[in-house]
Amino acid sequence: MDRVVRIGAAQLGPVARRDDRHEVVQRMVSLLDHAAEDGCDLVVFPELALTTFFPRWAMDDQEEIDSFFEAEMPGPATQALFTAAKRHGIGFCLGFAELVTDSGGAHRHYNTALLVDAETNEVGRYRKVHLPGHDEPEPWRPFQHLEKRYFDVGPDGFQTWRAFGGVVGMAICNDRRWPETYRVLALRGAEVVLIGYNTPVHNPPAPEHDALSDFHNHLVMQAGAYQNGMWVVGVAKAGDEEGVPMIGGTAIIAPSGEIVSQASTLGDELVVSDCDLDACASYRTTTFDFERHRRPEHYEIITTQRGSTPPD
Ligand code: CDT
Repeated sequence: MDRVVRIGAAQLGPVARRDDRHEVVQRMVSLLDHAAEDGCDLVVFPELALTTFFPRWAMDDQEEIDSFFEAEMPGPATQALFTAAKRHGIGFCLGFAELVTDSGGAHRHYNTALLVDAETNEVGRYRKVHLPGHDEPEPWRPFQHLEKRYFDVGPDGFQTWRAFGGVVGMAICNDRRWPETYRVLALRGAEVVLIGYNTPVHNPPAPEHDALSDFHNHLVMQAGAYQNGMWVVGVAKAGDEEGVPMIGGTAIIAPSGEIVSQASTLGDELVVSDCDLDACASYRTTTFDFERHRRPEHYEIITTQRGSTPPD
């Protein structure tokens, strides 16, 4: 049976702080409409797609912070996206800031990706594990990266789900830089990993990396795809957002590690590829046949130790 999934990587251009959620959702609906014309089965949107990348600002007022979060999904502003997707029969993956209130009334804040099927039934939710940046404002920076301040670490780790005829995993932005992300997902059978991101060109603690930001973006996703024999779909929120230039480079990457389609702009743009999930087997039954070749008895340090400890 054919296991080709036509995936649309729906890059978004910048979202300003003043932009209304309804306007942003209309841009996303327009990308969904294009995806429907192109026959897509699944559309992937970026990390924190509904708002500007708010961790660039230091805020103390919890009400102001919570104004960037969604307490329900779908909610009043996002319902239009669900309605359009259901009408087209297209599943989607959406990055958003999620506010969860537990039964005791306590609040949790997650950087979340939601996956829904062609009927807009929820397949799964991934809550970001690797939160980059810092938790206290650092005034020397031209802009902040306060993900550690505004979000809780996702408690559920890296899960996979059966959907779209295959096994799907999700990761978010900084997760893509860590090989553990892809390997855990691959060990859970992932054949395609969906990754939204917001990446400033300028990295204030290491400006010497700035010229390599596009290279590093593709390097990590291509390596993750090849070393685990799976598809990787990386989707940017790109362009100049509130004076902060963000990389684009939205790409669909095959299990060979090759980029098969790539965005050419820093604005709203749909990138489409037919992703044959059976192409994973060529890698997963040979070079990366995990069962035959992995040596987990020599990897224990990866799960027991965080920092690096060179010999004396
Ligand atoms: N959103 C996100 O995770 N962005 C980071 C920026 C660099 S870390 C300060 C990334 O890894 O792309």
